[in-house]
Amino acid sequence: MAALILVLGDQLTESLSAIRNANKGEDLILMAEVQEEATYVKHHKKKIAFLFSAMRHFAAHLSALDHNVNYIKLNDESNQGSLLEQVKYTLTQRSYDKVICTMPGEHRLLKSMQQWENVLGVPVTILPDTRFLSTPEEFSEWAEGKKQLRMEFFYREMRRKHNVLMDGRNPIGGKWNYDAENRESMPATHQVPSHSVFKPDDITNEVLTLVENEFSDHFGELDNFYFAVTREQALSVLETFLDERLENFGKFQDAMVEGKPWMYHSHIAFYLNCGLLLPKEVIGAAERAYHAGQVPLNSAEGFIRQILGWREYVRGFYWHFMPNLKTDNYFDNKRSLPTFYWNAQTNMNCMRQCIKETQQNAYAHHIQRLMVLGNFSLLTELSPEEVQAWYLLVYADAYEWVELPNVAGMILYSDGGNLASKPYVASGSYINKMSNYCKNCGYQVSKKTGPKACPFNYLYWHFIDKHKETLSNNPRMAMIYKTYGRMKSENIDAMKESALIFLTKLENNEEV
Ligand code: FAD
Ligand code: DLZ
Ligand code: SF4
Repeated sequence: MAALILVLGDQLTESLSAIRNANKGEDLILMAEVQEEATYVKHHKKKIAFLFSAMRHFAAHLSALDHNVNYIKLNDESNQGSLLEQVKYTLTQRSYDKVICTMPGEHRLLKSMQQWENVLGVPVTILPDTRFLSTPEEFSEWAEGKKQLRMEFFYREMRRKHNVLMDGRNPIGGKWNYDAENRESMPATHQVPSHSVFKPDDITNEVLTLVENEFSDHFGELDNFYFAVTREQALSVLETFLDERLENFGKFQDAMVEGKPWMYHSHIAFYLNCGLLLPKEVIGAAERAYHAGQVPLNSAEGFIRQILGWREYVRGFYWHFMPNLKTDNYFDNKRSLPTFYWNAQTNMNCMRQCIKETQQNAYAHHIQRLMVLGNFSLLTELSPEEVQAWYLLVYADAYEWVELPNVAGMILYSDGGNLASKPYVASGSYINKMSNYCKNCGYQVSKKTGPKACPFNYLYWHFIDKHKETLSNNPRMAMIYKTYGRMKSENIDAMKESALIFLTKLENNEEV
């Protein structure tokens, strides 16, 4: 009973359900670099290079473990261009009794795989993805009958269930969440440790040339490749984070500094999401660092919450709300992405810095994605479909299961509040408080209206005014609408006028 095992580019671990029980003598593991996956959105050049290199290294690792591996490079003659066609072709070369896969991370691919059996004429088994600490079914059970879904309560259950940072039935330290201690801006003289950089080896260099030749019209820069492409290297990124960054992770989690893209973040989502690191081992390592007295509780808990809480939550949320999550458009926003999302040419320094760093690194940290890029996307009423595609292609850690809930649910509120209890919108003063971007900006954060005023200021009040019918009943918006209620109508009108001038400029693709 020989099986053909298909392993996807984001399934690079030998603990994968499809690989774990492989018969080394008989089964064939198929991995393929295919145009369809690289171009269904035009992924950042660095993202493709990272993934192809990690895939090639992983295939070599499996071969060294005596697995039969058939690795198809993008330009191989036998490359069929898509995963299904590659599987079909492989079945013509030798007969296999069945095809085995592990559940993919995207709805479009799962729906397609569920039809493969009809096309291929052999049984296709789709095994669960056991790398996660919860299953989509568990999430749906938890969500069943609840009027409101909130990550915090899901997270507490996960803490209890997996006995993480617990003291019996209670959280260590007495509180579940230490976010109140995690909102410091960074002093100007503070030195952040440098991030991990790996020199490209021969395999990566070959891939870099391939990507430059084949995907030259894709977004982003290819030079200064820094990624870990093997498990050993990914483990070293994790270790360096635990030793040098985790201590300050909590304190500076929301801070942004011009010229410092990496801050105290871990930079491991790339590796968690493609399988080079496993969430359980990362959570365990952070918990041990806390118990060993190396890091404070607010940092350990804050970091663990991102992985055991948010990461698991958004995955459950994705499968629970798909396919509607992708098409929901609560505010009926339709504006196309401004050109500067692709070239960073804007006078708004915060947007310029975040987009430039995204071009360079295929990375921006959470608060840049949320409170600068996301905030702007919602305030300027951009089309959810276009914003979703942008986030999916520009970040090297982006796969739809994790990108879409963050974009549709967290930043755009296009799902009408299933994920976020209120829209994440803020004026320029928030960005000014958490960053030093405003110092080098063409706009003035202290000005509320007029050509020199920070666009986030009037766009914010324009949003609050426009959606007062639907949002003023939300208890979490009560304070904002109280302030709004006290504002003079001529001030509101002036904000609205500045906002409309700005939005018209965006519409006409004029420089802003
Ligand atoms: P750290 O800040 O060090 O956090 C540690 C880990 O926690 C991350 O590696 C990640 O695995 C997890 N995590 C943190 N926040 C979230 C979250 N909101 N959802 C899921 N996991 C989380 N994360 C992705 O992995 N892929 C995406 O495509 C993605 N798109 C996003 C889009 C938007 C609009 C927003 C607001 C957030 C998005 N995130 C995404 C979540 C988060 O921004 C990234 O996980 C994080 O920036 C990755 O960098 P890091 O590894 O240095 O994370
Ligand atoms: C993202 C990506 C890219 C760019 N290329 C490939 C590829 O050539 N072969 C492959 O198997 N997987 C690739 N991937 C990852 C898939 O898109 C990913 O497995 C699905 O989106 C499901 O998460
Ligand atoms: Fe951004 Fe406004 Fe600050 Fe400029 S002034 S950097 S646009 S928040």
